[in-house]
Amino acid sequence: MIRHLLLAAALVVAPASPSTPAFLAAESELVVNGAFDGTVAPWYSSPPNAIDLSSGHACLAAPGGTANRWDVSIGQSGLGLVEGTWYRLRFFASGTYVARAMVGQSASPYTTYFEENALLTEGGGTFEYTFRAPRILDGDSQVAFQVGGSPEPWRFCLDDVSLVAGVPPAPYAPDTGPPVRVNQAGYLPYGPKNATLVTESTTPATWELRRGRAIVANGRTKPRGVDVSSGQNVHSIDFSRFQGRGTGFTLTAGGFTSRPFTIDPSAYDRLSTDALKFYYTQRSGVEIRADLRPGYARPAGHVDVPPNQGDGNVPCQPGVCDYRLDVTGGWYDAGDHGKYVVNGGISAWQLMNQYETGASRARSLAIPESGDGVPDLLDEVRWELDFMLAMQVPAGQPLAGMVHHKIHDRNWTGLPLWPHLDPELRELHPVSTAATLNLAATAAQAARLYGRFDRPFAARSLAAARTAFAAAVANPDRLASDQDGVGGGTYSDAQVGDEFYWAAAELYLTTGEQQYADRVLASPYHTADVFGPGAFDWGNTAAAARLDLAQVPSRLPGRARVVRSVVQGADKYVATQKAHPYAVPYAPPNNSWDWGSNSLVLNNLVVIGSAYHLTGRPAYRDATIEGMDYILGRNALNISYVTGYGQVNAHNQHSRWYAHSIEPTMPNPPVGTLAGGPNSSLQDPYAQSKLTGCVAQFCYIDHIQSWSTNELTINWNASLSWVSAFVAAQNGG
Ligand code: 9MR
Repeated sequence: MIRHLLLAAALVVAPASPSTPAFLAAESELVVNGAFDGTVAPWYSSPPNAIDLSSGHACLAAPGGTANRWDVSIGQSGLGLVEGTWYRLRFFASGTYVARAMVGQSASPYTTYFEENALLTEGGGTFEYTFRAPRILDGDSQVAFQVGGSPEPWRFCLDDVSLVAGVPPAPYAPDTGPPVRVNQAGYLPYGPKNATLVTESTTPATWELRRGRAIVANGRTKPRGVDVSSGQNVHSIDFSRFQGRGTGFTLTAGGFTSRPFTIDPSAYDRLSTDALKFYYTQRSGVEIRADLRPGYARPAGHVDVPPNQGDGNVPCQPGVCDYRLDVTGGWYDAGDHGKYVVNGGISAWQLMNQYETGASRARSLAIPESGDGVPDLLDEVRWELDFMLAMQVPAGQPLAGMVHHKIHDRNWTGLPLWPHLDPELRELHPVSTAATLNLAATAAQAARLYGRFDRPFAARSLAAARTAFAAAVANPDRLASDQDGVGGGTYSDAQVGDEFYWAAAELYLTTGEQQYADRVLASPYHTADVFGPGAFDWGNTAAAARLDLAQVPSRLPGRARVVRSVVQGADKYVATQKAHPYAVPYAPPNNSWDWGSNSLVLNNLVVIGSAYHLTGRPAYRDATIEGMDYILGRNALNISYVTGYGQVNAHNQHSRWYAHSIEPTMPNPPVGTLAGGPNSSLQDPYAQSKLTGCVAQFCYIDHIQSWSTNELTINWNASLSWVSAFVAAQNGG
């Protein structure tokens, strides 16, 4: 057995603390026989993979071709963990693949408390991680090393495993680079150009804009005091006066130089295409072609080819229905393989709204349908609409016309996992009023947009929308359960009055019929202020209705008031943005930033951009443009939240198949992928381990395990797509 620490292959080392605080219990070892001294007990291994001690380490022959990391494992149960205690996990390991080192529940549902993926080397090395235990569930805990998932057979060896409780906390300090924060992806020559300086100083400083070495503009910073969303003392810098263009600009202030950026009228052209191209690689049910998406080719997912159980003939959960549906196609929701009608609905709506309100310019996306005479945006959205239509309960069945809330795996799968290799049974979950109204709203909207290109589809959509709306009226309180979260997310929503308003609005705008106008006018949402801290998301859709009622021509009585309400909503977000030294139009109560905050920031910009469409006032256009600065690097973490944009950008988003950081043969997310962004509630153990105590903007980490701050989803990219298309359409500002 090795007795010395080998050279570390990857180390996460806690800065040494000067002394262990008195309140901490003495450090104590939890693992028994961590050195495998002559015997394997009490370690287990997954049958039939026996542990072999003959080499001096604990080794096993990992077969090739298993689906999940946990299909092949070595572990030890019976550990007692305590919430809030800091632990240090250390081990030696070798091999030619990846080991998922995890601490978690030792029985079903196997909740994970901590995990890291160690990239192994043949010579081996020592790995060390420090983490804080989250809420510990019933039963005992285990430490396990899960090494399944390799296409090729390989040999995994383990030794000197130690899990020590009561170690000093490992403070996490993100590397935020220079304190001059800019939009790293680019400004428009005639648009607003602003930056933020983080400094202790409270008096104005000089700033200089340079291109290469040449100073091309200068001025004084404006002290702004302490920014609540970051806790930082900051100044703002306005260099809008400069209208030159080019690459390699930097901004210097307070003795520091920003990351480089461009000033270019076409700075958003590529982004607006990439943000939309995101959807092609989220497609389920079809092969992703290498010629259309280099680096992302993969076989069709969930098309009834083993080990997939397929989406072609999907049963309901036991007791829910006794028919089966073909629900192939659609987009995978996020980093999981689930398909959820409510989130599909808001995503499809927002992309269609982008098309309908003219925020988007016709662009080729290089998707299989390109060149078929239909705008590529509509072709892409159709991929989801066809799936949503297939989720509707067929005529003749109980609850006909209602729509199944979601379809996903019976059990949670792990990372990494290609869609076509997911072995879990797929199931339809109960119908919900919310999903039914999502179909009613988007199919009605589709009926008015696709008619020019495909009349039968438009007619079929409208019929489905009408049927769905009537079914929802007859079943107004079928709420998706907030407990139905095994194998997929819940997307539960206790309040569906806003979905009723939205569906009625879309049906009215498409048909002009009195029955739907009556529903719109009678809805309490019609007169309410629907522009809250975040204008809209998958569970709050009243603002979606309002935006369309304001912008799509109709004879709705009181339409001028509807338009005014959108402008007033925009005024509120502009005021929030103006007061914010990072120009963020989002200031939630208690500074508590929500899951997917980046999309909320962007959706508030959508309201401002819509006000520009409605009024033509340049202040709204400029505010929408300036809002992108935050997303693209002018923020407390100095990170662009869009993959591939900006010198430092999010690229380790939580995903089963863009899992490059833990599976080197897989790609990172495609360029143009938005990360969820700061989430004050830190709803995953990895974020809790690193970020506990964070102030709003700091509640984010670009790590694949942080699903509550760093996932990617179809609804979030819809927000990015809308705003970047808007900015791209502004002719250089
Ligand atoms: O985006 C969703 C967020 O608003 C919710 O607070 C969260 C918890 O219910 O779920 C998020 O949605 C996830 C979904 O449930 C499953 N696929 C990934 C989604 C993004 O994280």
